[in-house]
Amino acid sequence: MRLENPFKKVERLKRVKNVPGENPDDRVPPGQFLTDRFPVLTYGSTPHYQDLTSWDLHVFGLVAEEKRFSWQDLMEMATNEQTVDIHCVTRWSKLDTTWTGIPWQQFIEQLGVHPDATHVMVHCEQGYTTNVSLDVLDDDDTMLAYLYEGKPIEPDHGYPMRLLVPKKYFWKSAKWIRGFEFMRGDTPGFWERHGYHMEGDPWLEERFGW
Ligand SMILES: Nc1nc2c(c(=O)[nH]1)N[C@H]1C(S)=C(S)[C@@H](COP(=O)(O)O)O[C@H]1N2
Ligand SMILES: [Mo]
Repeated sequence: MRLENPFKKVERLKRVKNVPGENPDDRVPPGQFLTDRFPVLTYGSTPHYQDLTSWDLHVFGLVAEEKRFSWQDLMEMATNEQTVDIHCVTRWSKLDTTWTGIPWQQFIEQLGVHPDATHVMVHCEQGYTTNVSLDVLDDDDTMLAYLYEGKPIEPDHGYPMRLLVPKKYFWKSAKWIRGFEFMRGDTPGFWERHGYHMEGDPWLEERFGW
């Protein structure tokens, strides 16, 4: 299967949230330290894909119509690029990471999300899940990312596609996404069942749920 060159469609909407200012310390949430590295945090092993012909993204639950988007379908959608800071609950933060992908707000426009839906369960390859509210996702920095620093995301970091929710701890930015389940009410995902916070706001240090 031939994939279109994604660079073509990139709208140059590059910008930096948490505006740098003079002092990078102001961009680092409490209890975090800065790293220039990009650590890999995965529960389990990294999935590897030979090609994406049988890959799809399943949208189900409280939507007008259950749908499976092929890789090609997604490559035809609008994209943007953004530069954001990321914060892992294990205390590393990394500034100015640049991602390209499909803006969440544009992605869900076509889904006919039922008005009763309040949360999404994100489903990944190998069973990882995480819960995020629609209010949190409904922001211009949330995206279905497939390029990191202009290149396909490395397998360890989520190839072919990951969710990016930069304003929450990074466990909510699910790697190797395969489905979005629209739900009425909140229910814990993988780490949330194992003690992580349901919300995970790094500025409020919402690390653990107890
Ligand atoms: N599918 C999946 N997504 C995942 C994880 C995982 O184990 N599986 N780990 C999460 C956690 S705890 C973190 S901190 C980030 C790490 O992303 P990175 O490995 O690209 O740094 O991915 C999140 N997304
Ligand atoms: Mo994490």
